[in-house]
Amino acid sequence: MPDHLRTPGGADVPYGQPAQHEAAVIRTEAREAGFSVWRTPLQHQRGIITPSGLHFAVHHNGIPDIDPARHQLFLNGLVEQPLRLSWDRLQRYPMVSRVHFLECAGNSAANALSPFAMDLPLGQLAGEVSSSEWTGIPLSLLINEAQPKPNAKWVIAEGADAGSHARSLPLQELHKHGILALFQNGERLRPSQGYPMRLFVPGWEGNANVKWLHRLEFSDVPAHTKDESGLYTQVLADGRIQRFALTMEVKSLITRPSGQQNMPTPHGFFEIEGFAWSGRGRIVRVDVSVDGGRTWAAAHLDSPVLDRSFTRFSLPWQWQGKKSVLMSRATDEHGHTQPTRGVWKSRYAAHSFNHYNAIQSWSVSRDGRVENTYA
Ligand SMILES: Nc1nc2c(c(=O)[nH]1)N[C@H]1C(S)=C(S)[C@@H](COP(=O)(O)O)O[C@H]1N2
Ligand SMILES: [Mo]
Repeated sequence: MPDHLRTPGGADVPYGQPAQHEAAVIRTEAREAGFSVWRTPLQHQRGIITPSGLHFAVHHNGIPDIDPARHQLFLNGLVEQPLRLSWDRLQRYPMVSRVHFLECAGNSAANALSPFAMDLPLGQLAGEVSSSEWTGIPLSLLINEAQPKPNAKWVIAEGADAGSHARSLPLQELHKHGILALFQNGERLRPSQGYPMRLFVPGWEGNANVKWLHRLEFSDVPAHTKDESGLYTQVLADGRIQRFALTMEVKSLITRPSGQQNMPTPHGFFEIEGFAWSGRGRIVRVDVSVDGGRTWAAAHLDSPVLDRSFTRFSLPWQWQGKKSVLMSRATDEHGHTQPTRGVWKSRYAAHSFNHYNAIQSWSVSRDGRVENTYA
């Protein structure tokens, strides 16, 4: 009999923490272009909700220390009724809860840019995507109350961090889908996710989901802020620039087995698992290949299959120790499906990396090591 069956256990703590044996399940930080990017260890995530402490994060100017009692949200510019909203006042509005993914436009940039497949764990390769239950106020309520003037077509959403992160967003779409998110997975937003409030628009690239939101300025024209030029536009193959392409495309990742993992011994049954999502709607199909794309089988989709959310897929596999290349290809309800890396590369300029949604391939060597590969 182990000791813990004989003697009473230890004390609990006021705010629960993961088991001490799970200390390796952590986000990894990288400094990209001078700001910090924290990636979700997707290879360890086994359900559709990312634990809040493991949510990926991109901070261009650090995390501001905001006192929620003093924070205010302004709606101004081309409106009949400018609004100034405190936390207390916001609590009086009806709220909705929605489970949605959030993905950085630059997720999987290494695979988009590197001429050879970098040997990295999944989280470090493509962990700028996470999924949460977001609770907050439908933006339509606040927009209606502010009464935009007829010539208001854009909303410039501004954060209260040091760089005043700001994005110009089309008013009509914001009115239809936007949420002022105040809660994440049942508790107040984490500081890393924009405490005390953020803009959340399901399916839109991470950058548009302005954290520490403090102002929505209504305008007839976009502001062309620093955050929507340069880093967050896509350069097409012919050199033209795709601006305000906000929706994240259909994508999937096999999480088990994935980069730098080893297949269990002895050979035999293994359940391939992963996540699929689309910024346009529900996932209807995920095809999985174990032979580098020569043949495909339809994976099982685990419920719930939600709109613009992680959907879990799985496929049973008998691995007999042969060299294999695993791939997953998701299709959404609008018939959008994932391109091969070659097709994706042909659409964009060589240095373009945003909105990368090509099929991810993992090679499995005879000795069972799993590695990122371009197939
Ligand atoms: N105010 C503010 N909002 C911001 C950012 C920021 O640096 N400041 N980063 C953006 C980027 S690039 C992304 S990908 C998402 C990431 O959201 P998360 O950190 O909650 O995952 O927030 C966006 N909103
Ligand atoms: Mo981002």
